[in-house]
Amino acid sequence: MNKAGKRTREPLGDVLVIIPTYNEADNVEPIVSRVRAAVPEAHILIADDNSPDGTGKIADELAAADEHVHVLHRKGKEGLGAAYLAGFRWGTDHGYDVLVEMDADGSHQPEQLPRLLTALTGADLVLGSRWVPGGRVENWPAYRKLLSQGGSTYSRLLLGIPLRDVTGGYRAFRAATLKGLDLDQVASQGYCFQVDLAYRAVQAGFHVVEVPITFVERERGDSKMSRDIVVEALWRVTAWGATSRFRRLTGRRHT
Ligand SMILES: Nc1nc2c(ncn2[C@@H]2O[C@H](COP(=O)(O)OP(=O)(O)OP(=O)(O)O)[C@@H](O)[C@H]2O)c(=O)[nH]1
Ligand SMILES: [Mg+2]
Repeated sequence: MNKAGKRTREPLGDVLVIIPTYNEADNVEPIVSRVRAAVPEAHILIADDNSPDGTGKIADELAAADEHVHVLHRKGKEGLGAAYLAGFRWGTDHGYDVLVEMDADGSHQPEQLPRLLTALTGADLVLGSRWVPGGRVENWPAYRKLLSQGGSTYSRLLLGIPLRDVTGGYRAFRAATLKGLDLDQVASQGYCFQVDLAYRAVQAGFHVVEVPITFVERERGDSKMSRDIVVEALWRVTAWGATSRFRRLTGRRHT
């Protein structure tokens, strides 16, 4: 039993890989076939925000041809966090035991998913990590490395969480872990969504493990990274850090 009273090392059960998409028409078929080849027993949910480039229609065709593939059509672009929350809800409502986060653009290599799932047999949450020994990034300019490592270091120090890669989005959750994170209260988007979930998991006492991954920069399609996403992460993490320090000083417990 861990601190949250949740039992770890239970068999994994049914796996759902959630892939959020916005204008990923060139990437959706390749990523789905790579996941199918890498972990044939897993199911896939494409959570598409009504992409103008027709990604949702391609996803429908993939789903029609393969009963392991499902599509969640959302009405419009609401950000990565909202798409994942809807995907988690769909997955837990349909009885999946493990929910995986994976980008559509190939940055998160499906061939490394077995590594995450193996680690999850002894954990509540597994983070694919670029910044632990053995982890790395291919084809990133120096400023992106600096931004990512700097963001993780800042979050680690300010929030006091012992994790090296808190903004990464290649993760495997047990359904029981997600149910313990009070997801209705999550408002963050972008990178901050990932920090938020990791912080909640550590605070709730879940056993969080990092495994090294090789992150590959996207080759096709446009990035949705923006300055707003970075700014959101910076202000929210700073506010959480300040709140937690204030609570510690005044002797109040975390809520
Ligand atoms: N459904 C949905 N998916 C999104 C949204 N924004 C981003 N995504 C998807 O989330 C994943 C990550 O977005 P990226 O654009 O690759 O962000 P990034 O990895 O920080 O940026 P790059 O390094 O430039 O690729 C991709 O699969 C996107 O299609 C959104 O608003 N809605
Ligand atoms: Mg990307």
